[in-house]
Amino acid sequence: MLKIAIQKSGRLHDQSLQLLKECGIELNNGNRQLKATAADFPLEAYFLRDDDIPQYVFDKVADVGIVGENVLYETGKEIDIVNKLGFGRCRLSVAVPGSMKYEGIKDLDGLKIATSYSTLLQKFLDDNKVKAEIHEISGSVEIAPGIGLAHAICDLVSSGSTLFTNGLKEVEVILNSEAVLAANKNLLQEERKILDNLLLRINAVKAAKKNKYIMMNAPDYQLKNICALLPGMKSPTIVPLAESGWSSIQSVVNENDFWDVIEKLKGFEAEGILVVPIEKMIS
Ligand code: PRT
Ligand code: ZN
Repeated sequence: MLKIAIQKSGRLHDQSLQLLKECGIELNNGNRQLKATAADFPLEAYFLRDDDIPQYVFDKVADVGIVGENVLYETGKEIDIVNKLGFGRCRLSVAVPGSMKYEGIKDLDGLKIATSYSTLLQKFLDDNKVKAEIHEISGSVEIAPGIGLAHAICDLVSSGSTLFTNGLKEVEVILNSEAVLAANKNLLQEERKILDNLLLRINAVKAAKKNKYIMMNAPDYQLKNICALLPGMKSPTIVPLAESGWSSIQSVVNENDFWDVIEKLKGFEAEGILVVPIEKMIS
């Protein structure tokens, strides 16, 4: 059995459960219990506050946990990041009032900065040889300058709208963060095996999201050009069509190159291009 810590409620809760579901692991947390066991995988979930997850994994109350890098680094717990999960993306930034003249990091010297991330902020200030006073608060950091509690803040930002509505501007990014799967350093062999199996599934789900399956018809004299464009998982599949001189080509394309590839395929006379999502992709 592998014990996993998941945020009880909040921004990472739904996506953590969704990821496990896509891995074929259903956790029934219908009544918001503290604990749930998967029916079809040796996994037991504990639902906790995100701030507590690194400690629980460090103490091996849970073997692994899903948590933001921001929380993990702030707590400084020695646990291993085993997979970056690609959701819960945000950045930890310093922001100052929009009206303040800001030319560089030295402008933070002598200021009072409100934050819930005092460890990460202190390290950032030390690394940059800036002397500022840190005022630790646990919530609603963005209102601190408006009520005269601090000159600046250091908080998580995703869309930037909270800063905007509070008349603040982002001036320094301390950390880029996303949700990660982190593990205790001393897993037993059996736990390690279950984790490896879980990681295989997570990577298959992530790879599938990043790629599309593509099918098209093209004249045979263009096959060489088209194959050079479409590496596929090994190489493209080519099947002759009933009409001589034509083939059907099937391959996998990375989402980032997708539109670029389509444009070039059109240039190589590809027709009837079909693009379908991939559910799982195991290399
Ligand atoms: O109850 P519990 O302690 O478990 O939850 P929490 O309230 O401490 O955390 P929660 O659920 O708000 O966030 C969990 C994790 O989501 C964080 O630790 C980050 O890893 C990640 N995350 C991603 C964010 C954001 N984006 C985010 N935008 N966490 C918080 N915010 C807040 C930010 O603090 C600010 O108040 O959203 C506001 C800014 O958002 P924008 O879009 O206006 O820029
Ligand atoms: Zn929290």
